[in-house]
Amino acid sequence: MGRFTHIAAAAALAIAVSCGGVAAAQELEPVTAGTAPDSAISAETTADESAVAMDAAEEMGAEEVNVLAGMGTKADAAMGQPLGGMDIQPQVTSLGERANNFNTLLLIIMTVVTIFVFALLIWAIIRFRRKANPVPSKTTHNVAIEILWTVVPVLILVGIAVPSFGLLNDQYDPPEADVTVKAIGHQWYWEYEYPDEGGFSFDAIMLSNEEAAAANEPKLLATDNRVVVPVGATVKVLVTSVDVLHSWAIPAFWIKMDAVPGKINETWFNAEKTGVFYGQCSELCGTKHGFMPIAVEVVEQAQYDQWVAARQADAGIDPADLIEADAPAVATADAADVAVDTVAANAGGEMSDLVEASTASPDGTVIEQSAADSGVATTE
Ligand SMILES: [Cu+2]
Repeated sequence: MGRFTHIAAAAALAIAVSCGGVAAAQELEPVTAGTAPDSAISAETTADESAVAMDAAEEMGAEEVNVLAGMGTKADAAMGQPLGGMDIQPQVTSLGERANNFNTLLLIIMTVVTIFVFALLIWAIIRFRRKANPVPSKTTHNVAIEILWTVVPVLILVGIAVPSFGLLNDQYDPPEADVTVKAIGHQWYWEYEYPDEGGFSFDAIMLSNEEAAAANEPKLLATDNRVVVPVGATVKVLVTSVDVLHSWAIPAFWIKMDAVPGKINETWFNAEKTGVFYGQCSELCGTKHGFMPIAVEVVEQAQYDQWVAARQADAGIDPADLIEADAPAVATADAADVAVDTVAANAGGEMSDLVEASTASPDGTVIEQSAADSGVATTE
């Protein structure tokens, strides 16, 4: 009896340690901002933008909606932002839902194992104290228990690994994208580009506390321009940076992707609900790391189309030109050159000069890839 319990206690400890390590790796934590924001950085909207936005708002007949900034969806305190408790935010993507459930399952497994180990430990301490055992056991081996303490942890880990790998696989194997958004990290704000919609781009600067309060939006999370995407669409997010490491994270979508200078990382989401969903830069990137939030507005397709039209008009992009540019390239050297030029023109901005090299394969497929890391390529 004595040797069994010694060995069982050791086995339980081994299980607890291995399960704890795996579970800890699955956590997804939002970043919290530290100090008060600098209101000076919020006054970036240009006079031009405001003028066009007012025109658009008048056309819509809506009350002061700045179409360029977003479609005026109201922030919902119960969704898409921190709830103030210890719970993970409600998930609005099916992958997020799965990941959240998996997280809960791991917590249950960890709790059971931990309680089991502590109970064994306390029992062993009392049962095998020196006073009660003047002649100690000299046990060194027990084949049955050694097999057991090997097989049981393996079974637990396999049981965790199977759903874990399935989830990872689905996260990294996106369906074909309906919308592509490029998120570019700057110290300390995000810039966005819509390469498939003519390549218009804009900066998203955090609202000051006063502006956020006036707009009835959460402080430290609201931005002057929102990333607008259609509901139920697969949105591909290309994430990169022009200066230091940043990270583009939206807790409600269960996504977090590092923004690495000279490299384009890819993530995706398919939001099943309309609303405004907030996130923050999640890689310590400098003094205003806590003040470069992300606001994603998920709207109906018709509203998205309207927003894109306003953005294109503002950027002087004629949608008719885009249809021509989107026509499949013919397999000639000339056509490939045209495709390269189109991509280069669409990419715009200093980013293309810094990190992007575009090439076209002989069949006319345009391949965008970062010059610094030829291992990661995005094929369109
Ligand atoms: Cu950052």
